[in-house]
Amino acid sequence: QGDPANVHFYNAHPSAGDGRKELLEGLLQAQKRISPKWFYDERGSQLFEEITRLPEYYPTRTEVAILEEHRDDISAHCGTDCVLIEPGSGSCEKIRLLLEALRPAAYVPLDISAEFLRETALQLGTDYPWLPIRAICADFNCDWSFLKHLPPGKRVVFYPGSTIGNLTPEDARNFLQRVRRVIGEDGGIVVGVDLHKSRERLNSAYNDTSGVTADFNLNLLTRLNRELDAAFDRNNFSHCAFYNVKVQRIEMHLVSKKDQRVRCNGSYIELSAGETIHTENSYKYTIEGFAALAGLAGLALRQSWLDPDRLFSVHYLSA
Ligand code: AVJ
Repeated sequence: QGDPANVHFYNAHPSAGDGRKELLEGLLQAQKRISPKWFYDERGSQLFEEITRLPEYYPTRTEVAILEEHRDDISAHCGTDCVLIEPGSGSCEKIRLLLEALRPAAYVPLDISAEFLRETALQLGTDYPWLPIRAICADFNCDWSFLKHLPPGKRVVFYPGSTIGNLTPEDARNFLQRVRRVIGEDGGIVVGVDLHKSRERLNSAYNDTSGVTADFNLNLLTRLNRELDAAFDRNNFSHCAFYNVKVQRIEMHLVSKKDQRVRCNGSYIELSAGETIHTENSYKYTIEGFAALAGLAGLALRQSWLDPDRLFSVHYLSA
């Protein structure tokens, strides 16, 4: 049968941008770095799904339990008939936890990967025939033309997974300021935030004993080889993840095991033994710290939901 009638697609023509330029710029810094968005090629996305099932990696299962436990209260804050916008919707899995309780007027998944967006939106539209879906291929962090496709109604942004932790506090504030402008005076945002906790617990969550996180991190080198016609050998690098208590963030790095020159984009990248490529930050917040950050963006915490061990938090914020 054809596409379900309740699903419509729009392409806001996100500036795919020149990945090469961005990747090379990062590798030419004094502290070499790569944006964590590059983790998620096909293999990287599979490895991340595996990470979410690891015993040491508590965030995903903890957030799912919070969303399931408090779905009615969360829905009450969002209000009936809201227009639910999810930037970086990915697999659209978590929204399924809320849909029956929330019964939104429309669901607006945003993703920069058109094919992934199409696949997940069609599946969701088939499973929820009553739900109008406006799937928009857009990059929320810069492209706003999607606004003209939004149906009327109270706007609520859904941003789970502590993905906000990948942003520096400054970028997180800028993101929340953009959200504030999109949702207006009467709208809201439901956001997942991983909480500051013991260094041991956090180090364990990013250094699992089965080595899946190490594979996830090292897989970036395979992606670099493809994107930059490079010859990074993963045997010459090791995974490193540690909680930087001073700035309350997990840092992930790839450590060069030796002095090496790597062919890359028609030239060479040099790394000395022990030098690292910084591949991810995952910031951890206290409730007060996150409230203060949101306050700078003109948003107030209206309600917070935590698990019994206070590992993770979900918040509803509004202007
Ligand atoms: C998907 C960005 C929330 O920061 O915990 C998991 C990604 N990195 N293990 C996180 C990740 C290493 C995850 N986020």
